[in-house]
Amino acid sequence: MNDKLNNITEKKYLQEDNLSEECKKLLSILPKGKAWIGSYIYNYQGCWIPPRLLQGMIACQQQFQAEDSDIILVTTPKSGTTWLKSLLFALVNRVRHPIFEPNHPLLVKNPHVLVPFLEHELYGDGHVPDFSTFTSPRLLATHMPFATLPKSVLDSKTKLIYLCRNPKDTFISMWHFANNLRCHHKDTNSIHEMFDLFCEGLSFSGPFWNHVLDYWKQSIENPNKVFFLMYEEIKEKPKIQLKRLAEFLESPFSTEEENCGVVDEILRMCSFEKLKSLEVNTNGKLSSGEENKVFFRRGEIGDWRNYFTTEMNDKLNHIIEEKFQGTGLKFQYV
Ligand code: PAP
Repeated sequence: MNDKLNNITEKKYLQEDNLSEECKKLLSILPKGKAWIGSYIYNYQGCWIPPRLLQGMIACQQQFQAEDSDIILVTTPKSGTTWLKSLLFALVNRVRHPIFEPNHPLLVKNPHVLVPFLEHELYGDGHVPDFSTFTSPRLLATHMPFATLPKSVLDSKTKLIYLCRNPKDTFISMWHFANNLRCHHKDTNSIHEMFDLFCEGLSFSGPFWNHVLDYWKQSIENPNKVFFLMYEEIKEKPKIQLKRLAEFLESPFSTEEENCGVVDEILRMCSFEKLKSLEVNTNGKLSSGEENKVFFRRGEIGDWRNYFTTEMNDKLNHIIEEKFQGTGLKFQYV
């Protein structure tokens, strides 16, 4: 009975029954590893990815035509994507949807609906996206590593905003999310098993370090194309980071906007407390089955301290040092 009930709540993310023949054929030859949830994840072009999203990623690579005005938010999963989606939406649409408007879209829609993932909502499950309903600039998101981005994204003037978070909190947030997605609760991986997989690079869109470092390098080589942000930086100095973001997008806040409190209001509207408390984010669900509330857990820096053993901490510190030493990239709060 319990299994039956759990099956009913199975999320689309985990389903593998709608895969195309082309995708099934590819899966049969790709390297595979143990997944945190479901059976396997597969290594495609250096990136670990579950089957359903692999299909979406390949369709996106083959079909997506970027436009110069596009803005694509790229993140490692669980680094604050939902937060930055909301900030970006509010920022970019502040003329069309003034932030003080009583029925602002962010009050009634989850940020994942307003800024959809390319490989998930738009190209997942064989969908053909209808971009005619989008306003310009199009706001899109992805977890795809740099090396796997569609060619048109690199050939166009599309801007990329990259967000990552310290790997310890990222791991803990992913672990909680995976536990939420799990359909058979008896099929539980311990935090230690998942941690070992994370350290080996086997996490969704992993290896984590490759994902972060590739975009970090691009942001240095091509600062007009790739803007690199960290969750902790936004937490610490939200106003400064939001203004930097507006400047990168060539739409800086005017003095009048600042004086009228637009920057503060965007930050308030997109704050963890505000978004979490909204009806849509308390009781709503995404079309893919996830409850909106799972994207708002604690929203803090340093929650890893409540879970990490000394051994886990030592192991990840060692990896962080090995992978990031000499790159100029430093994580805070680790
Ligand atoms: P995704 O990659 O699957 O879209 P993502 O939004 O990146 O997920 O991750 C959710 C994390 O962002 C959660 O972190 P936690 O598990 O450590 O709590 C979530 O709480 C946090 N988060 C969501 N919205 C906000 C916000 N407005 N401010 C700060 N953190 C937030």
